[in-house]
Amino acid sequence: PLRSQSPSSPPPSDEDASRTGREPENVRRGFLEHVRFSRGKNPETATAHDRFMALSLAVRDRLAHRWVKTARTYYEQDVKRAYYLSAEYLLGRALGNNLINTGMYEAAEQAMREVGVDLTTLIEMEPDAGLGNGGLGRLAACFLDSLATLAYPGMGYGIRYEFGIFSQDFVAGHQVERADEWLKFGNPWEIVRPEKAVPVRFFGRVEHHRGADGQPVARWVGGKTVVGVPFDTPIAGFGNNTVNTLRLWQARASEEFDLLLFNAGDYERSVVEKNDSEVISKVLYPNDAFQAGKELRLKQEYFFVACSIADIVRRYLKKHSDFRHFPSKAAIQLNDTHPAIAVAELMRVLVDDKRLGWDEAFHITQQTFGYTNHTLLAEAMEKWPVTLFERLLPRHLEIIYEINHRFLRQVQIRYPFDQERMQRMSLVEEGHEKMIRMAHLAVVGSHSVNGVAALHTDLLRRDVLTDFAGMFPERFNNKTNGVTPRRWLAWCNPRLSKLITSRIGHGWETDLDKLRKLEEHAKDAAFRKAFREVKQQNKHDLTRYVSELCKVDLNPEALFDVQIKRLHEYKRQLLNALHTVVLWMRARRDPSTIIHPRAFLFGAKAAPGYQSAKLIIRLINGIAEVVNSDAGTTGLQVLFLPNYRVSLAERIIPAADVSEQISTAGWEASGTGNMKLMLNGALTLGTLDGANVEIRDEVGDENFFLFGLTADEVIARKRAGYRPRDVYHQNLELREAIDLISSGFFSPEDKNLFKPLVDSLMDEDRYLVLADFESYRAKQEEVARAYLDHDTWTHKCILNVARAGIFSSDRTIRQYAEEIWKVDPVPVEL
Ligand code: 4GP
Repeated sequence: PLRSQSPSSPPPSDEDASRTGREPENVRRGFLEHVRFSRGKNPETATAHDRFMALSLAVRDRLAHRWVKTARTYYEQDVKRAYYLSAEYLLGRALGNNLINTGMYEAAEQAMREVGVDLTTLIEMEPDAGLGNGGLGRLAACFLDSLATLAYPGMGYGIRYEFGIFSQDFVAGHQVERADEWLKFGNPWEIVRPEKAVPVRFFGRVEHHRGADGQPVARWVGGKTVVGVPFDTPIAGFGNNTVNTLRLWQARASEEFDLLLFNAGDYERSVVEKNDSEVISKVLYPNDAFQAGKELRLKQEYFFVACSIADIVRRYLKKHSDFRHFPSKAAIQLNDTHPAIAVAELMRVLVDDKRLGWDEAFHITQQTFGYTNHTLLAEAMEKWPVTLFERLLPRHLEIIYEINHRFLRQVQIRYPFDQERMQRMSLVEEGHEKMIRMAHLAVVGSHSVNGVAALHTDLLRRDVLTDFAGMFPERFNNKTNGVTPRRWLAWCNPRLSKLITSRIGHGWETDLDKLRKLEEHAKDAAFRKAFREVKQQNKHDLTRYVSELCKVDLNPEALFDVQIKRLHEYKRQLLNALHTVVLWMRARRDPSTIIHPRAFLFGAKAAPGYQSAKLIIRLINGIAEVVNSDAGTTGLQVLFLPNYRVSLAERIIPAADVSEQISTAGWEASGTGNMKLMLNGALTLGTLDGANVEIRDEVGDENFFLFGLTADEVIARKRAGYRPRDVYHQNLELREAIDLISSGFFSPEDKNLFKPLVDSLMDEDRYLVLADFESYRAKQEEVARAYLDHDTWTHKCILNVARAGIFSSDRTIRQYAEEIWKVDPVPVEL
């Protein structure tokens, strides 16, 4: 069994256990009823999937009462709500997490045992909800968990993609993508609400005339209408009665098919039209921190924004009629610029539909929105051609022009005769193709702009949005990311959770600063031994899993060195890979250079169109093939685990010894995997980038392996005329490794396969892989030596766990709530 330890549950609250599922008998009854009535099976004929569905439905039933009560509480108390607009939610599996958060885990385990079913097997049946690419989408999922756990009236809005992030296979070492059919067998968690469907217009034209009051009125007419149908998923807080909602919109054709066309005998065309509409929520764009600029993507963005704004306004109007108080009832957070069109959409609703004056409407809009930036990468900055806007969203283009006109006038008054500044700050980029800059729209339309780690926010102020930070300094603030300790410790690492609880009791699950108490226990040799044993058992679990999955037998005694994240050149998986080649060449000459067995584990998806990222995957698989063939003599292993996703991260993280956070300084906005690994007792090997800076501040330099150039040094080095080829010539080992790759040694089927990779490394090396190589290699040597002293190593690991409290997403969400949204917790009473 993969989960030999039960995760710990929160202390029972005073509610009626029999109704909420803390009694095994109650869970068993619910389960058997669903087997019979929802699945239409006998317990004997039910498949594992039937059982998964039945148990999940039984759990959902036991959330339903609290879900309804939560909604009613918010409504009756007419509280201010926080709305999170995000194109991505990387939720992973729900069953285990819901059992933990509701305190039902033990009861469910016993109930299943009584009917002869292994709970773990059921949990493994669930496909990941992979409606996101990487950090941005997973952060949204952690935030939903924290909002509910802290009893904040929060709600997530997004898109119900029929296909989430692709599933990844390796064929001859190359990444191959397959469609993610996560809904194929049904989703037990969602409830469709067709009665709350929203029509959304695209295309058409704008009519301008004068209203009865003599004021100009704009009307967006014609075009084509798509319907957004909401699907609600319950988000249960941990150990409380709050069950918030994630509302995801599915696109449906407004008429089943166009009757005119159908009657005219053009059946085919009528169905094509239907597909045209429904394709909007078909698939997640698989790019992380990169804008592909496809028309369908802009349709997706506007589609879910229009539905969500309509839903929020509808809710407001149930109790209010005066829009001046809208910002005291609704805070809307834009998760990056993907939903930034919401600024223009709310203006359209207020000005065109509700007939407010422009200034009043704009004030309301600004007070309502906050914008979070998640990346400094230029290629991720969303810009849309004016021509596309004009066709797809003609009224929004007019509104954006008007916002821009008034904004530039402000700039002009503030900085007279500074034409260049006006051009830099304009929402419209002039050039051979005029473009709308979505980040500028988000900044101008919001009262708050935040980065996701201290360094990132500094760089936003200094570089990317420097003109805006100069003009609106009060708008800029930092909100360092966090991760939910429920999924990323209580759930994924039951052994460590139990050990922690045995020493400091419960309470850390919702107050992660309590982990500080472990510092005392770190001095206790018995605790260090127990901690070490937990890590060892987790490594054995992963080893067993990997041997089935990849047919590779990892040495569980080896140091597990882990790099898990999207494949991106700036994240520098290539630096790690080059180093493994150097180590292996050394070991071939002299096996005693490997002072302790070492396994380098990778997990990453590359965007399907990102050629160099895919080549890096192929290279690492090539290196793995070679290195693993003589692991017996060298003690080195390299493995790229296929299909990295939330549920795989849950297995890898508890087993990691070293956490590779080696991005080029200044490029990683924050990172959150770094926090998850630290929380599970891995030591970070990292650059001073993103939240690594704050992690090191917390754990102390002696408990962190720092290497590489700083963000400022990176810039200086490039300014001074960086020549990677010089580094290559100066470093013999590095040269040998690169030459080996160039020679085709790792790609026998095509000797030139890695030429583009090597060329770009030698000619440009945009991410300073070679510049940082020696510093990285030396630090890796230090890591290897440090690991030999198991006891000191373990002491450092415990201090990492003890000092991870600040990286709870509860802390982050409390800061958003108090400093940006001004929303208060609203406890739910049953
Ligand atoms: C990511 C950043 O790359 C990562 O550093 C950060 O931790 C995460 O957002 C959450 O803030 N950005 C994206 C993206 O995923 O698509 O821009």
